[in-house]
Amino acid sequence: MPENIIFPAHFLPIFASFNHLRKMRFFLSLLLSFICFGTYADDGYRLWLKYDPIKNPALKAGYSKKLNSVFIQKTNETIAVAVAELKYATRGMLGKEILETKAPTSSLKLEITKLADISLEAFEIKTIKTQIVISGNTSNGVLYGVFELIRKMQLGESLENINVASSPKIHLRMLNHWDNNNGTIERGYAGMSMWKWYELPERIDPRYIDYARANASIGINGTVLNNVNASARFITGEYLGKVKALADVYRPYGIKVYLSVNFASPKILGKLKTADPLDPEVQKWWKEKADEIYKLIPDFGGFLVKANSEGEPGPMDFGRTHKDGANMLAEAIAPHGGLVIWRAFVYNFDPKGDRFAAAYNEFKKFDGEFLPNVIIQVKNGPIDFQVREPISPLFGAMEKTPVSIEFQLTQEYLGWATHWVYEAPMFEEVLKTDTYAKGKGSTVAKVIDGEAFKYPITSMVGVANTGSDRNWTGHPMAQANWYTLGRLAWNPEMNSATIADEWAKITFRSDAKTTETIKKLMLESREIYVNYTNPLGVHHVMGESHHFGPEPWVEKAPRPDWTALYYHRADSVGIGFDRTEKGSNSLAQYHPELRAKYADIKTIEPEYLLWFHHAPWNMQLATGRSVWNEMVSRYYEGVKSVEKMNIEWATLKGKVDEETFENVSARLKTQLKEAYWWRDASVLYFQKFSKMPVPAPYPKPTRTFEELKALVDVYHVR
Ligand code: GCV
Repeated sequence: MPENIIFPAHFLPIFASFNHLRKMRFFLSLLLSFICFGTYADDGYRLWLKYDPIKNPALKAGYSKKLNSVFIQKTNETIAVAVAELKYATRGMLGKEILETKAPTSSLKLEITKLADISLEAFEIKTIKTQIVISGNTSNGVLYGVFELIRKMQLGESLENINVASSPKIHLRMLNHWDNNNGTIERGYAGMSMWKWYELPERIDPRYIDYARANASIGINGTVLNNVNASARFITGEYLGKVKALADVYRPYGIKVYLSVNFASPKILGKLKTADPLDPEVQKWWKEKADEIYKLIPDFGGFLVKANSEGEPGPMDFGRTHKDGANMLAEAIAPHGGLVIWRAFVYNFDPKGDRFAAAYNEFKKFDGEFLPNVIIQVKNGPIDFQVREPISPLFGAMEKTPVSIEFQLTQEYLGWATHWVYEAPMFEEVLKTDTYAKGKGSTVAKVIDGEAFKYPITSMVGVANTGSDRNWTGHPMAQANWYTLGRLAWNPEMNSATIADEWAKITFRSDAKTTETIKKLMLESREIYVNYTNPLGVHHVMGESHHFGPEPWVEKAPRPDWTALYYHRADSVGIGFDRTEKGSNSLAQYHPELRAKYADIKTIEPEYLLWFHHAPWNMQLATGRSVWNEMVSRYYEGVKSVEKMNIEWATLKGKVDEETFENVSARLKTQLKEAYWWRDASVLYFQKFSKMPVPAPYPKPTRTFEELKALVDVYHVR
């Protein structure tokens, strides 16, 4: 399927007119890429922004009539990119670019006005007489309205009597990149970092603009450019110039940049003797640094901080607390309107404790003591982006401090870029979980969107899965996870089937049956992955440190809570971590109603069983099987499902683009191979404790445990 590059030559004059500084270099580089890559098969670069010709003649004619001219009430950088996108979309889908006109009687009008919804990012799309009017309180709202209109066209929806009003339920809708200044990405599986620090600020890679378009199209309005394991280098004068160049590119698309900062920067860069947050010299250093940053980037978003976690420096190195550290930075940045996003991913090893409880223990006590521009960023679960986790008890616990949710798009624990896992069902499961913080119905979604505790500022974050791979995410289907983050951050109550439907339709642009097959595969993929890797709530049984493949046998690591044994606790009696009153009692951190759902070994959903109980191997489950038989059957059924995925995907040959088809087919084969590995290694390992046979009708693994164990090295992950 031939296609043009994502960013066509006709964008250039518009964009360049607002960016005199780099217009020539930018123009030439784009022109060159257009000449080189004018046509090629669908390599996935265009993501969900494919504007291929609409095949249905009636639909096309209808759209063409509605979108032949556009009147722009007042322009600026953002309106200019919105209009450029409209032109690009109409040229591609309708074969004729929408015409800019000075006549207010145009078929489409873009206006900034006062809407009933006061959100600065709200938009309305309305048919008024014969005109479609896209309005926003700000130009960002108009931009989102334009992308919504384009999405409607991509979905083949009617533009007759259109009446849409929308605004995001969450203020900060962000990607966190774990990109390093040397070009590597921590837990990145799609190539190297897309930010070419060595070329910046002089050269603006066109990909930066396409990244901004993709994000804006799904409402993402913030990006943290660098790894939370932060190099202090990012806030040196040298790097700030580069960051400014990126901020300038992203600004027209409504995207602010943020940086992860190293808490020890005053020592590393400022040569101070300490980074103690209560030291006046340290405070002065950060204030001056904030002033320097805002002089360059007046709309800089703020700092993201990983402190006293996994060896990163922090206030506790000086006998201070997370509160002291966060508030000190918050004070430095507050005069500029900046934010401090302080991560709650902390778990100092306590031999008598439970890692599950660490973040709550560290942060709950400070609720209400953080400055107003501090947000506490919490991973969705209490451990670390496992395949399935119960929610972090901090959701529902922090009544006076805004808490945001961090999801992981990059598939650190979900099979990297070879396993197909559509993550939306997992995110939906988390967001729909009731915390009971304010009685029934206080779901995580309602905590996060601020409704439950009236948070003045709200945020949802995805650890990005993007890289320099041509298709951005390595696995073509992983693009859907990026798309999901944007859609859910706009509306955390959107369901995963709707998101899958949209994404599959606009990405594959195929017939209804094909879309349905893709959707089905997407929606099943996460539970399938759970089954062949972590059934019944067993967790943290993946390869040590690289987090790839099975290694439930890891018994020794630099810290006990980095082993698998710490979590699965398999012995001759049973398996699982007892977090009830009889065990670590971490369950006590939940509100009573949620606690009750998990506390009883007889009534807990099997999916969470081993998260909270040490279940006897021979205990009967509601499924009619013993714990051992249920576990084994899920491993086997999981593998069977991957076999089915391969078969079902194969039916799409000729229905989806050839390059994507082959790419996904190959990855599914690898996934199947690795699913067998997970299944057999896990079954044989746990069998050493259960001493029970593989139940009928499943065949015994044919490889020995030793052979399977050695596979970690075969896959070169050490
Ligand atoms: C960026 C996990 C990952 C680390 C990551 C850390 C975090 O432990 O394995 O690579 O570090 O989470 O979220 O800070």
